[in-house]
Order: sequence, then structure tokens, then C-alpha cells
Amino acid sequence: MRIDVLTAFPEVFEPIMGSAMLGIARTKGALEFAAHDLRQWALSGVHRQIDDAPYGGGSGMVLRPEPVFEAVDAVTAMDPRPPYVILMTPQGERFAQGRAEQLATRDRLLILCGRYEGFDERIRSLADLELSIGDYVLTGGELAAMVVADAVTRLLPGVLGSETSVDEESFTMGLLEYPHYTRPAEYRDMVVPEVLLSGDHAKIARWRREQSLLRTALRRPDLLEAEDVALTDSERDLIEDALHHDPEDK
Ligand code: JDQ
Repeated sequence: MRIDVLTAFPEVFEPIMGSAMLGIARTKGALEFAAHDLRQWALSGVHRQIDDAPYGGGSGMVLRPEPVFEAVDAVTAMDPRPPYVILMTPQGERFAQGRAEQLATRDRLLILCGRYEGFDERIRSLADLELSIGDYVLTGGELAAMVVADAVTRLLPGVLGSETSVDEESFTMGLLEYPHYTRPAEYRDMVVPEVLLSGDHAKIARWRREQSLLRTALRRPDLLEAEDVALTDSERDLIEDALHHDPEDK
């Protein structure tokens, strides 16, 4: 996959996109990544300004359309594959694992990061998808773009080590993960659950499933409402019993 980013701060991407896992993805050739400085396509003038005051008045500056349209044209032309264009914005779809999985199947992404108090509305017409990483306001789209790039890249074939399986993990299954332990078996009076030392793999699998269910019910009950999380009747009973819920009162 190729990922291009358009940003006023291309340098902030290097430490993250060059770090352990993403760097390895790039070395292996699974990921080509480039961050491009929007100012390269700024209107002429000493300040290379890419923002301007809003029509209609009001506080704050707005990203102008011309540098972004010019940049999208130029960066698109750098590769024959047409990019799937994503605009980072607090008004976008909430980014989640299902969307990451879908984006990982594309061969090229172009991510637009704004700055200032937003962007000229016409910029929206460039985007195939608008994404938000959560309900809080960042100073710009860069951190959000890195979150998306990171979540997508680790799903690319050949990026994760063989020790980690993407389709065994938390949000893919729709449940939170069970607790993990490693050596030592006892540390500061805290012991590893006996079942994990038993060598009984069927019993361990049952315990882990139970822990996942209970943990999800306690911390993220919203996940259990999702259509694609199929629980058996006995699993639902287990949750009700453990949480001392009266199944009648909800
Ligand atoms: C931009 C800003 C006030 C936008 C400028 C471009 N999940 C998420 N939170 N924040 C963003 C995404 C985000 C994305 C792009 C951005 C914030 N800002 C700052 C400030 C109103 C709107």
C-alpha cells in the first residue's frame, strides 16, 4: 500500500512513520509512505500563506482551497494508482477497527490534514471519506492521520510478526481481550491464575472466553449490543450471574 499525506507539518510524521513496526513495514515494502508539505503549493508571496480569514467574518483562520486542490492533483499524479482520499475532521465518521480493515484492502490512500479552525468547505468535495478519531478537538489533522495510518498499516499482509494474529484480537472479535500473564508466577503477592499453569488447553480456552465476556460486560457493555457479536444463551447467563444483574430488570 502507498499512503500519501498532505500537511503543513510533514516533519511530525517521520518519528512515528519510521518507528519500529511502521519502519519495518516500509523496509519490507508493504508500505510506501510520504508526507508532503502543503506550502509547496501555496500561493506566491513571501509568507507562503495557505490560510485566510473567513468570509462573513468571525474569529479564526480557514485553510484556502487552492493549495489543497493543487496539491491533491500533483500528489495523485506521482503514482498511476488513483488514491482513496480521506479528510481528517472532527465532523467525520468515527474511525473504528472495521473501517481500518476495509481501508487496508486499498492499494493507495491520500490523507488530507487541515490546520487552523477548519478548511474551506469546497475542500470536502475532494474527499471520498471524512474521518474523526474521536469526540475531542485536536489542533490539526496530523495526529488523527497518524492514528489512521498506524491502525491500517499493522493490518497489511506481512507487517505483523507471526506471533501476533490480527484476527484473534480484541476489536476484531467484538470483545475485549482476556487478561494476559507472563513470568514470574508470583510477584509482590500477586499470583497468576492457576488455570493458566494447568496445561489443560480446553480449560484455558474456556477461562479466557469467560474473562473476555465479563470484562467486556463490565467495561464496554455497548460492544455486546453490536449485531456481529454472537453470544450463546449460556454466555449471556454467565454475564448476568457474574454481574448480579437481574435479567428481568433490563
Ligand atoms: C483538523 C479544528 C476547531 C477543527 C483543523 C483541521 N478527531 C479529531 N479531532 N480533531 C480533529 C479530528 C481535527 C482534524 C483536522 C482539526 C481537527 N483542526 C482543528 C479546530 C474546529 C475544527
